[in-house]
Amino acid sequence: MSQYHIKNLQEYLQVYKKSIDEPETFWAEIAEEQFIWHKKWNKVLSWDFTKPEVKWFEGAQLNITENCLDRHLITRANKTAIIFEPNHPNEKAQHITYAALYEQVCKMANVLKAKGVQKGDRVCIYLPMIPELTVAILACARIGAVHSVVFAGFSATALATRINDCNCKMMITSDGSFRGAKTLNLKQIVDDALVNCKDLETVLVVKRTGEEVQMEIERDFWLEELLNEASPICPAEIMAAEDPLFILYTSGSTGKPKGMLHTTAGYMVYTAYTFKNVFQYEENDVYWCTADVGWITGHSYIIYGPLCNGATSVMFEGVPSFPDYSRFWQIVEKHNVNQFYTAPTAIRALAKEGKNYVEVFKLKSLKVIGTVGEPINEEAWKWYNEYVGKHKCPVVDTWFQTETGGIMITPIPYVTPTKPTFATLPFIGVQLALMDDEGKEFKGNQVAGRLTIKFPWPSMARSIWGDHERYKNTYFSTFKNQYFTGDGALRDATGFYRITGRVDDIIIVSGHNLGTAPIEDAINEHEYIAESAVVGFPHEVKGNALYGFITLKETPPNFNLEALEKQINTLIATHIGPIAKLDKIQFTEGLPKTRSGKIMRRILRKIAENKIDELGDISTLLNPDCVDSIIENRLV
Ligand code: 6R9
Repeated sequence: MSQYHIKNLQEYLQVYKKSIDEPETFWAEIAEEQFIWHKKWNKVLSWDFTKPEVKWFEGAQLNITENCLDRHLITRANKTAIIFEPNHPNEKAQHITYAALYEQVCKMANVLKAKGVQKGDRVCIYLPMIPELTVAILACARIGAVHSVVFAGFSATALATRINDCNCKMMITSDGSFRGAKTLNLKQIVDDALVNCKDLETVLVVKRTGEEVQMEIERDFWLEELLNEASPICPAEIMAAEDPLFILYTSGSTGKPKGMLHTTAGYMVYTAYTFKNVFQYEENDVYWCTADVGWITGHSYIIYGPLCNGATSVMFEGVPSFPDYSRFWQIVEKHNVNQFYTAPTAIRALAKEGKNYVEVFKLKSLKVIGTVGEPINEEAWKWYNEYVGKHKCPVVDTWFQTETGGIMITPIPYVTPTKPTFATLPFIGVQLALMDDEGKEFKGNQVAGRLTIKFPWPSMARSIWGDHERYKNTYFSTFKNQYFTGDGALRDATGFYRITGRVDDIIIVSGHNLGTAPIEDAINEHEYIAESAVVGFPHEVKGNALYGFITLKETPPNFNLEALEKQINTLIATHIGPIAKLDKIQFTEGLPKTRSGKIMRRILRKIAENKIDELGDISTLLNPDCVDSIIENRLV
């Protein structure tokens, strides 16, 4: 018997040991007992990190939607799968049962097929947090199409890059989206993007805001009309274990975004297993993850993980500040949420507004509260524990990445201990290491280094779409035979891990990963700008905010500082999205460079953090003189 649900510390230790000593037996047991397959595997795992190539459950055949939907129809047909909580509290929440979700998915799958989508085709999904987003994802998986969800806060340029990178054939979007008091016209953004996407054939449009949109004949269709005519029966396409399930883009420290490619069987097994244990989900619990489905957390822990477990998962369309800062807590009480999962940036933003918004709520239903996306500072952790958890809910600080697919380091609530700011222990099957810069592993405790993973786990990304070489270089070349996370971490005296942050040129702003290179590229498009360097600095709500050091080619005519700053942020918003706007802009005569001409971001980072006594040796710079004036004019 597999130990699918770990209930105490002894079990954790025993199961962890088994997962390391006999990984194949361990995962095969979980896979065999907890999922339905058309055909079992011939081999549980084959791997070679030098290629890199990783295959789990090779030879198996399945469809993930049968595991998320069909099998529940016997015992859970009338159980709520999704509770949809709309942006506006006056709009009624929807309770979508497993039976209803199944029917909607089959209908949408038939629409996709009727529009020519076939197994292996890529479908771009650019939707707000509405039920159709879940339905669209599962409809793709039903017919073996590869979904590529793009967060609906990205700009038209960013969207076009992602559509073209994986040659999407179809787009599923909506007329608009409600975000607090604002409405965004998503269809217009799609139209702007599609000017540069010649291969995309069809656009399906969900009606949500009711605003006027342009419909291009023979390309654009209202989804509702097609669904009304679609059959509710759609047999699932039989997929191989390693067939692609989805692509999800994440920022790279250089160049274009990386389309992380996830495959079917391993992803399913790992996300389901982690969901069950990290949230200690019990039948009839109501679980709510506030992330957007446009990020990996939403893919794995709003959709696939919960649905594989037959769970009830809340999907919230709005924002924590609308109509006021108590919205989250109102929703927790309204739907009796048992597990609540959010980001440190949201916690800090709510804490800043004061305890009055949360104190009045008893939040009695809560059993587990989680965070994800960035390091959580001690103050935020304690506030969360006190005002939301009321000191009775374990705080699970979960560390993972788009690349890892599922949670990798986390406490297991009521099983392993928690500790403020620590993600604590590796999850079952996860073999971590901390490395020094020379590639030597730090053994023992009370050490800090670069975080790597030494052994494959089922939900790891298998490649970067269209660029396997980049996958190898980014993740498998820094340390021999190991996956390099890009994060730094420390291990305390008891062996608990604390993630200290990125060690590359990726900055996490409000939980969103942003590469510095694409932001700088956007800035450098300005005709009067010669060069720029973007670094992060600590920000009390966003975790990090962006500081741009910029040199001009010449002073623009009728120079106006404010106008120029605005132009820079507009360029960033149109190329990437508003989330990447700079909080601080400093114009400088020059940027510190190495003799080979590389901008020394390390120095700029210290200046942005106002740690000017930690600059280190600057004498080897090509132009040490520029540093003094940058320091003098720094924005603090
Ligand atoms: C799930 C997700 C991945 C990066 C990751 C790390 C940071 C995520 C964290 C955390 C400290 C945590 N990160 N969870 N840092 N503590 N609990 O966010 O995926 O968007 O790909 O970001 O986020 O730096 O490398 P993704």
